[in-house]
Amino acid sequence: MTAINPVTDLTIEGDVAVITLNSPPVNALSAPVRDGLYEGFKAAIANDAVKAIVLICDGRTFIAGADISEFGKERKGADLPAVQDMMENSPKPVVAAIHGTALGGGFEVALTAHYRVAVPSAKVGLPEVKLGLLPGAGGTQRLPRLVGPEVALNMVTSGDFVGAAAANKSGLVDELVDEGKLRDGAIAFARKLVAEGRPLKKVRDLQDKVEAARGKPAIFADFRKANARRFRGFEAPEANIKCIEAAVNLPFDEGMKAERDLFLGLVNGTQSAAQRYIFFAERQAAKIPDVPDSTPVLPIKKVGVIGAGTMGGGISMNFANVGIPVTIVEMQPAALERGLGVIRKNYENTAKKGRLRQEDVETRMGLLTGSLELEKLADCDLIIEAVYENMAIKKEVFAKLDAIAKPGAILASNTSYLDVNEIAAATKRPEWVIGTHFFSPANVMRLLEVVRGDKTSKEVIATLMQLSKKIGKVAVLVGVCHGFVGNRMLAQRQREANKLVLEGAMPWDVDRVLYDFGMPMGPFAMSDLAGLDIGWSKETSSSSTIREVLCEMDRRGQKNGKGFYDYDENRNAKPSAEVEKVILDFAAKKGINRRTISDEEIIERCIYPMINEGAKILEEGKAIRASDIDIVWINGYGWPVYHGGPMFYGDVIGADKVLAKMREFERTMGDDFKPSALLEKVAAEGKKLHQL
Ligand code: T1G
Repeated sequence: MTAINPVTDLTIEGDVAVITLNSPPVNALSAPVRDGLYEGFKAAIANDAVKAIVLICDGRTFIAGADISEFGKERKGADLPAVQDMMENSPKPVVAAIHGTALGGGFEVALTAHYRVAVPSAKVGLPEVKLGLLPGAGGTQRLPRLVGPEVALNMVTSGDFVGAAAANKSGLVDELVDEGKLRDGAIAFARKLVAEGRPLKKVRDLQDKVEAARGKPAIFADFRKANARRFRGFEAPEANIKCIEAAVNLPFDEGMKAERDLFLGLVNGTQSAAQRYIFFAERQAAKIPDVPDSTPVLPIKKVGVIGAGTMGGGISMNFANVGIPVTIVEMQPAALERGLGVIRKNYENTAKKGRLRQEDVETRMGLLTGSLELEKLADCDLIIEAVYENMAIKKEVFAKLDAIAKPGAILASNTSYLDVNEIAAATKRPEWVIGTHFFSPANVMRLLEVVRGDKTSKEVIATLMQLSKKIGKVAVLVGVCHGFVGNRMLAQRQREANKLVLEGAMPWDVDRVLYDFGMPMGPFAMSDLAGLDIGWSKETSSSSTIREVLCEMDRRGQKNGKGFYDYDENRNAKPSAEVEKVILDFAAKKGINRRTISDEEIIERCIYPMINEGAKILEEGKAIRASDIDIVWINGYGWPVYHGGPMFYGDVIGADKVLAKMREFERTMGDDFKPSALLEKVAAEGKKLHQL
């Protein structure tokens, strides 16, 4: 065995050279890896005793892509295309031996091997689009030559991984070898190639599938049309589609040039910078400075949920989905039955879409036990309260739990605003109390705000952070304050959106601007969806806000076909003339002289105060880092990932410009716009908000 460099070994096994990469954590194509590949293949090709070459990786996975941390930095090391040319033009068969996930540039390297073998548990994929990129090492030109443009279009624009069995069926992988025997299997396969004199199959030379698609522009037009909504606002999907078109319509080398040009356009753009930032930010969020990875975590084998409403039901599903039994407690039999019925309906709907087997529906429902007695939660390891958002009720529930729950049980509140310390004080075990703020629908939204009380123990925090990953959530640890991180910033936007509608905009103007910014829907459409009458009561309503007036007019939102908008039977929204009149009358009564409000002002008034509030949250230590705030907004509110989150976007605008605008608004509209000291500091020092 020869050590080519610290991350690359070359071993000669009889007449087969084995090049082994070992560059934790994922054998990414860093400069040393590219150097090792270049030198390793050079040596193997030059060695006359070698008749075939196997490329394999140690550790958890085959090459998982380019080293994303190298982007934006000075390029060092061997050129990836040079490595790929050497592999593809090798006079000896090259076999890529795949385990784990061969992704991005890693799979593109494998595509320049003459053959690919994999263990059944392996996956392959070209997920660059998730980073705002496209496969820039020939993947968009080779993939369609193997699987045809239709499959290639789906793979490169979704970034989805393909399992080894499916990859073998579609020709992406030539042979499956026994699990755990990849090295021997790959060497045996290589020897068979030599013994049988099999051709050196270059993917770049395969033409039939791309030629068959030539002159059929509908393949691309139909794909664009079918996915327009999904790709809205993103640059990378269209660039990927253009590359696949080039593979169909151009000779290989011209297609490669088109790919290169389109890749450079993306990699130097803001959207990819944002999406690469979010890739790392999501992983950073799991890192809690004073709760090291070595902190013991507690086993969670049985969960209790109090409340079978929308939230309680959704929360329960998360645990049943991963095989953890849940006891759901309600006060009323009817509410319990209704709640369990909604859960079953959710599962049945998923099964109808083919995303769940019927047997899984039954398995998951079998893990859910309904009860009317809190005492039934006595043996639960984690109990999550999801009752009415009222402090007195929550304190009463926690006092009871304190008496019922076994020692060492974690007691969590799903409160979305309230003070977790005050809830913890209702028990004699505040170290075991924590907030778990799920976002509705709780079985769908990825974000979980884990709210750390002053006395919450590190073990409880570590347990919840790990459990979150297990149930498929992106957890962000936040501090106790009104609305924690997400809702506290949302309040800034809601306040300004409501004021803008009084001052001259209409709800549909504000919604249009924020929708075009990239949000899934604007604040008023969101209110109609949730229901305008949440927290509203006929008895106390006094026409004091536009929302109250609309509720008094029985305009409750989508649920009864009219809110800020009028809805047809398919829930398509249309601006309402009646609402416009309500707004004009309301403003007149308030003596407000309405004015034309620009789209730019709507963005500035709705988004800049959110950025400022994010800075305040950091100042107060209610979030660990700015990128956590961005993760909250992307996973909890649908903030467009290509804008990187509010704090990243603050740097796209420029902290100095955000500050100047906040100061201008403060002068004209008062303290709501008072700049945070941290924003002033960052602007003065020319620093970056998203790096705080
Ligand atoms: N570059 C650098 N670091 C990476 C990395 C990468 N490609 N992938 C993962 N890491 C780090 C990650 O930050 C974390 O670090 C650790 O590895 C474990 O990751 C030319 C241009 C492979 C499925 O998009 O999808 O190739 O936090 O926590 O859940 O066309 O990582 O431990 O310090 O995610 O088991 C294309 C991205 C790149 C794959 C493993 N490739 N990675 O998931 O572990 S662009 C990708 C993943 C490209 C070419 C283009 C996942 C994973 P730390 P993890 P995991």
